[in-house]
Amino acid sequence: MARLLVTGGAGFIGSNFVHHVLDHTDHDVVVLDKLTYAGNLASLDGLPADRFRFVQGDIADPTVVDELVGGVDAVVHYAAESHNDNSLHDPRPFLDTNIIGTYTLLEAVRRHEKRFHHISTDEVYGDLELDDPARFTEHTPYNPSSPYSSTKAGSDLLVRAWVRSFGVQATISNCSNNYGPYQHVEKFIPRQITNVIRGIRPKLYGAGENVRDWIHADDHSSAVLTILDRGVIGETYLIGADGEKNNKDVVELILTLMGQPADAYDHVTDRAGHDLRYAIDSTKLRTDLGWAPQYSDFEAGLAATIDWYRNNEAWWAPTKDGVEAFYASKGQ
Ligand code: NAD
Ligand code: TDX
Repeated sequence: MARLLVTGGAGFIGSNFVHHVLDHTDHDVVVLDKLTYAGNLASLDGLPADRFRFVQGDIADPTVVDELVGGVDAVVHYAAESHNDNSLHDPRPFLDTNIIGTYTLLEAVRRHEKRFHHISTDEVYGDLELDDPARFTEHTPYNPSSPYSSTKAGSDLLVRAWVRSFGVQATISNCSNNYGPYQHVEKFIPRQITNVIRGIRPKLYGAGENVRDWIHADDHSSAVLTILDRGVIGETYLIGADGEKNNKDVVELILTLMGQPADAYDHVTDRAGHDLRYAIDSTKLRTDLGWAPQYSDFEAGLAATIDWYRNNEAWWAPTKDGVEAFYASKGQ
């Protein structure tokens, strides 16, 4: 049994991880989350009070971070500003949280000699051509495109430096696009599902040919637990489930699964600097650590996610109008 500090545990992937840990292990969990617009305490409803505690605070605040890190065995670091479109509009919070926040955590785990796992993204590698058979590996050079991905790349490099220079016991994982319950409606899949529920036509950036490599958030959680258990200190592991799809196909599948004509969507202004294609080769994680994803059927996982949004309108409704007003102001 271990005590885990999970930063960003009220966000999409962090809350999925907290549920996964409490369901599948005997670890205790403390969540540190600032509750920005992206955090939602309702995502942590119903967790056992004897194994779970929530603290509202900023990962860039050294006082709160130092006290919490001192009381746990390991830190799993999910907290971030996570949305590319927001980073194009206002990059500053991305620097504060993703760079200074990660630095603050690294100094605390260094002082207290605690295990650290850093959650990152495949976007640090930039993008691939649509017709390129290659996928990202742990050896692909860093080449981030957006303010978001460049701050994630910066945070990864800080972790590597703290391992090498100070002997911090850290691992890093870079995962592809996640889907599942508790994802904010600003993101692609929940935006389109909730649009259809509200009678709004889905919005596809540009021609919709951009490819993302989808993985269910629960598979991301099992991979992170595997790395915490058996990962080699100082190593990076790519997490992916062979789920490449272009955005047009995903929108059409959402519409079909929701009983609408497959072409009932609009093309809108493309994202500036829009990465063409992400694709993960997760051979290292599968071969060295024996991990395998459980959600191999994207259509079934998507159908379950649609049901979740249909059944949990109270969770997303308060944020929907504001998100759509923001996108409308950008022609998206
Ligand atoms: P999210 O935006 O849904 O959640 C982020 C959480 O962090 C929120 O609860 C927010 O309140 C909290 N937070 C933000 N700033 C904070 C601060 N300064 N101090 C404390 N808490 C703060 O993000 P997500 O999609 O769940 O992503 C989680 C992590 O996974 C991020 O590090 C992201 O880069 C990474 N990641 C995401 C994806 C994806 O598909 N969403 C894929 C790969 C990697
Ligand atoms: O309305 C939309 N229409 C659309 O076509 C939105 C919101 C997005 N898109 C496109 C842009 C992308 O090609 O869909 C794709 C997915 O967009 P996002 O959900 O914004 O995700 P992405 O930019 O790919 O980044 C996600 O995966 C990697 C996460 O948000 C990041 O945190 C993670 O690092």
